[in-house]
Amino acid sequence: MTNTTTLELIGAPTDVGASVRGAGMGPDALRVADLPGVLARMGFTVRDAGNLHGPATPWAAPQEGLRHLAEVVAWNRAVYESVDAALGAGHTPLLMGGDHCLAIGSISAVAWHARQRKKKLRVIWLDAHTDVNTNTTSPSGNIHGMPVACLLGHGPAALTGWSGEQAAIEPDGIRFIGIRSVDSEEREAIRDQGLRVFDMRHVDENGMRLTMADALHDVDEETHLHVSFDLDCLDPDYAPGVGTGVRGGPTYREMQLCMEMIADTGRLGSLDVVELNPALDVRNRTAEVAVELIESLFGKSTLVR
Ligand code: HAR
Ligand code: MN
Ligand code: MN
Ligand code: MN
Repeated sequence: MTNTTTLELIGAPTDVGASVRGAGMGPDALRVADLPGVLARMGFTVRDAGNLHGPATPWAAPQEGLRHLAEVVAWNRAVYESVDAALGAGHTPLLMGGDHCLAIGSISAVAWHARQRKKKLRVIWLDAHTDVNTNTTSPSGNIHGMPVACLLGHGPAALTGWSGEQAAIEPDGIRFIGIRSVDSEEREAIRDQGLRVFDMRHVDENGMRLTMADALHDVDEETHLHVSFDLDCLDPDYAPGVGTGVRGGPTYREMQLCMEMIADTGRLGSLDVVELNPALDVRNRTAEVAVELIESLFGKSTLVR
């Protein structure tokens, strides 16, 4: 990441995969917290591509275990196209959600480009949840609980295979950080596929420093690092503006260290910031916290190192 990097901000204002309304206001809350200005003052060229358009959320019941499938597909198509275009232009895409179902389009586009460039894709999934449900295991039918499964190739045909392969990512291509809410059948999927989950017990016992050192130890010059940052990863005391908050998450300081250690790899190539729900927030605090953490993720440090 150098100051010749162009960061392309893409807004996807939708709550189509979520359980509660409001995540559609996420992109503008991040703009109000001055995400574009903060990154520009760090020396990056910032291009705000504005907001994508897509269908309204119908708030209908799930069908065959999937809620709003057609609308989720439409939004993810728009996300795929714009992330693909940003990467094709040599820019670093920063997707501003919207709920976490949008990672299907975003990471599928990233995976396609990584393969073209013969890079090894590594996804860092910062979340309270593993999002590895399918339509047969999900307790809710909400597709924001399913993006990882879809990216691993386990999902409806309409949401898999977008990267040119059935699976956009291999089980060994993802590390989960901050996990504390896993449904019983998700647990089986994690075990069966050997997914590397650094849950909150792991963070408690080892600290964030050793956790991230382990999660990042094999990142090298040939790695494209994608961070998918679900704001409910943070403890809700620090990030109240999320739809499905779970107590017992990383503190602000722990999350800062996590971001700083990712920045230190120098391999960050793309980012999702999702699940911000301004309708549940307190004076835009969660958006401001997100902006501060994103600054660290892009290399802000107190001292010259
Ligand atoms: N595991 C639950 C479900 O699948 C809730 C997960 C969705 N919440 C999120 N995703 N914010 O990270 O319904
Ligand atoms: Mn350019
Ligand atoms: Mn999530
Ligand atoms: Mn979550």
